[in-house]
Amino acid sequence: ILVPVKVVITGAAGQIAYSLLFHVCSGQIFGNDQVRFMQIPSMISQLEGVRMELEDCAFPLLNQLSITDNLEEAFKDADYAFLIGALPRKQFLRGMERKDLLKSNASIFRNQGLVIDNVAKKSIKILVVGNPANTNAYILNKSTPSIPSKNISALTRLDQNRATFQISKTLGVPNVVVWGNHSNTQFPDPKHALFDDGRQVWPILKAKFDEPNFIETVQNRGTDVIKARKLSSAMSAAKACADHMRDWCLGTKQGEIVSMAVVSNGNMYGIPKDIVFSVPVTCNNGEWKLVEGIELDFSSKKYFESTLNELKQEALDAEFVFQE
Ligand code: NAX
Repeated sequence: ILVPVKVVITGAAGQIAYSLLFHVCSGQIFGNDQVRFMQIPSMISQLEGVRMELEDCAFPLLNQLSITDNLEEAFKDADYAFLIGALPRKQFLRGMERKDLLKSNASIFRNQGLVIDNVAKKSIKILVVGNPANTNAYILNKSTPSIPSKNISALTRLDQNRATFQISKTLGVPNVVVWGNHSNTQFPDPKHALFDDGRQVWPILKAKFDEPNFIETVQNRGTDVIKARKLSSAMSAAKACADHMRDWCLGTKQGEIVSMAVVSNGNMYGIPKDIVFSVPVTCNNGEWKLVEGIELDFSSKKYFESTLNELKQEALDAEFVFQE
């Protein structure tokens, strides 16, 4: 028996969504027994073109497709949401401060949160992608008191996949953790990366990269893509969204650790309650579980503190939306 699920994608006319739609509609994220809808609160006429393309893909699992700019209609009874719609980074690069970007996006996520809280299923799983992703998820969590905080996450899987590539191009595929913010302070942690058989990556990797060099390569990868492509990452971002949601819904493999930015319960590696921070997790039965007990040395702690401090500041900057 097919069980239909309702999937909402905001910013559906944008470049990440264009690639993500294929992953969603082909059935590889939610399993083979499910069906989907999607929406976008703007760019309706362009989306009609995307609708025609999706129809022409003849995906057997795509049951119904709806396009709307009405938040209530979009989120009513939603099971899953990819919140991608936001101001893109290319506008950010044209002289905008991260703080300004945060302010312009805060209201979007506040408004979406209030509607989600009213009309979506309480079991909805939400992935925030639009930047500043962690703090948008922080605002969303504070705006959705009836949705469990565990159901709200932000995307750092692209950063993990970038770190994985830097290692796997010469050494083999590792499990590598990204801590903190999806920003230039993110901390892709080479010292705790492990191969599937449990071997540590760092003793071999350090011949090729010192710690700062590895971390900066991953931190700057998004900017390098923009410089070369003249557009921000889209295909790799969509693949990361699909990886994140698939692992969350269908489970991680035996021994696999992935990075998700999740809402701290105040008892996670010293991260204050409600801060949305990327941590190592495993997933099973639709739930993520923190990987505990990783010990950071002196230099790693400095990277960890730096990204945590940035997120604490962003949370303070974001509080204005709750005072309106
Ligand atoms: P695009 O500009 O191609 O698409 C964004 C779409 O969102 C546009 O169609 C726009 O009309 C729509 N939109 C704007 N405000 C909206 C609103 N209030 N409700 C619904 N839709 C709205 O950007 P794209 O390259 O797809 O990137 C989307 C977001 O992802 C950006 O904020 C970008 O910075 C962020 N990213 C986050 C990543 C992460 O790892 N967390 C990586 C990739 C990407 O940079």
